[in-house]
Amino acid sequence: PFLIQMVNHPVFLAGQATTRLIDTTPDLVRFPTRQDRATKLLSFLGETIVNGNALVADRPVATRRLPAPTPKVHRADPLPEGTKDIFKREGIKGLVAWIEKQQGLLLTDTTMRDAHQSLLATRVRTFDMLQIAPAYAAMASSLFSVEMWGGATFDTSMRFLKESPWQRLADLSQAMPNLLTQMLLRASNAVGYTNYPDNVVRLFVREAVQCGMDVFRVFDALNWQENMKVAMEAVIEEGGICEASICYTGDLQDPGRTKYDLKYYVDLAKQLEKMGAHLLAIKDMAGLLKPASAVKLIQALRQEIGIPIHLHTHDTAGIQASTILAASAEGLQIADAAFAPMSGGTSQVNLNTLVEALRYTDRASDLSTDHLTKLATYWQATREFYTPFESSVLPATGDLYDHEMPGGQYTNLFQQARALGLSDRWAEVCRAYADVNRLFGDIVKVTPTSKAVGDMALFLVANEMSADEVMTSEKALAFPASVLDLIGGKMGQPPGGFPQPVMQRILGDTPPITDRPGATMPDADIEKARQTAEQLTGRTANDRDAVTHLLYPKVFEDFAKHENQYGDVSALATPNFFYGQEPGEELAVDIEKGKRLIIKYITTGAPHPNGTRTVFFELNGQPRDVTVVDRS
Ligand code: 3PY
Ligand code: ZN
Repeated sequence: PFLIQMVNHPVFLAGQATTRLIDTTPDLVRFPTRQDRATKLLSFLGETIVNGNALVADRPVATRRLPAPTPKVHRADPLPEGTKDIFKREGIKGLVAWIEKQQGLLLTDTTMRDAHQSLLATRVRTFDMLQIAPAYAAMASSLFSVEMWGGATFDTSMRFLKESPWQRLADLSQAMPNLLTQMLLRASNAVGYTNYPDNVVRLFVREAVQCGMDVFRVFDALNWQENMKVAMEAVIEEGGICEASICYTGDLQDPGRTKYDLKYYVDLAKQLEKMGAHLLAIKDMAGLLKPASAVKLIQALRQEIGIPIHLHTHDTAGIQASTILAASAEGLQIADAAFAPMSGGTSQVNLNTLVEALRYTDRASDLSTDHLTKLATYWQATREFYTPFESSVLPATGDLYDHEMPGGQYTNLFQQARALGLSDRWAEVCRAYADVNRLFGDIVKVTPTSKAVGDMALFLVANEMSADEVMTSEKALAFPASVLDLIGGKMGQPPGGFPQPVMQRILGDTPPITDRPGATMPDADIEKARQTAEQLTGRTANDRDAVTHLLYPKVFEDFAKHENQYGDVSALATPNFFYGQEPGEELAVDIEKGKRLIIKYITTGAPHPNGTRTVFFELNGQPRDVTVVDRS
């Protein structure tokens, strides 16, 4: 309807329309009426009832339809003071001083980002986060922060869940006004898989701060601090909290592997501190940091740097709580953990039991057992909505310390291997992964470099080739695109560069980039991207749309199409989003504050000769129907 209004507009008919038409002709900015939005939602529900949601097709069915129980929160009560209040009142310096003063170990909850990225293919919807966010604000105000954005959540929210990552950030930040929000930023890769022009990275950070992001965990996938500068500077300039990461790999106690030793990490940390980092993250994405190594690392860092340290690890090995406890005993200030039902395995350590392990010690936190249990109960039930995305449990064996696969990749690569018919050869894939890492010169493996190593490992196993044979054979090989990007320098440089013969073999005559990719990439045309976004969405587009389009052009386009057709589907409860409605089922959908639709599904008619079916609803008590093509 909006597009039709625009085409019929007198200016448009007179042939004077430009893409700025909406800016200069304000009467065109008519937001879709409630009626349009209702019709679009009914179309989505009708489509899902008749044809199902492709996202869950051929997957196990969710074990729950009933809403997850949320703890009672008295919304009228004032919220307890949290870290965001301190940040707002006292600024970054004040916040850092406050962190330094804390006796207890501070904790970040990762349930809304890394935990579901690692356990449930990043499929947890905004709806389920928003249901529990007010309870976080009321009951978990002693958390240091809530990691709820960035990493893979940015593209998956649009690509699969058909919802806006920006709306998620704005809504959650508003629902937890006393708690710091936290995100994972892949430095020059932003929230994507390859380096972007500097102006795209800067614009992304600016928009994120304006949308409610507080703590930016910035990492480079090769630990190349040169490539972290732009992102770190942008965070600092925009007033965000800059938590710069050292990515941990290898084993700093292994005398046979000297590339990543204690000195390497301490030097890197010092450089990041010099570059203005407010906090230092130890990003142990594969869960390789052993307790004894953590003791050494924390002792050294506490001596050599003056900023608080935040430890992130994955519990793939099942023993990472001991690493956190060992680090805590050495004065670690902050650690990441996830609510019990979303913890363990490739996710983070169990927040609920970690808090209890520290109770009655000098590192005890102020978090309450009872409150944390209530929040865990919510996540227990909520996880049942996502049965379709559960992956088989894949406990780590000792070779974890050989292949060093990040938690987020471990189950994912297994699924990819299975799709290629290689599930019984998983141990071989793991071995190939380790061999590829050595072939590439022993690099840090985390998004996006981990993807390149994983793609290459699958490529080798599928082609019955060893890493050594890649170098000895003369056969022309079609290497995966991610491998060409990595070895071609598009993801940056590892310490000492890539081995020359490997570059020669993989790139052939194509010269690699050896300096910072952003240094030579031309700035992106933001205004042009904004105009394209405007055409794709059929509404006024802003810098947020422009940067989203620049990061993910195709994903943006498909999402815009979905929105044009079905409107904002994020307000539907998860069972209805995945499975539509049962006959007679009534739903209340809050399409915005104070605007509630009551949708009752009545029945679906027999197929018409043209292959469509009519789906009958009641909308706020009035009969309504939609026509859907039956694709079965
Ligand atoms: C990401 O980049 O998404 C990660 O979680 C890396 O650990
Ligand atoms: Zn992680």
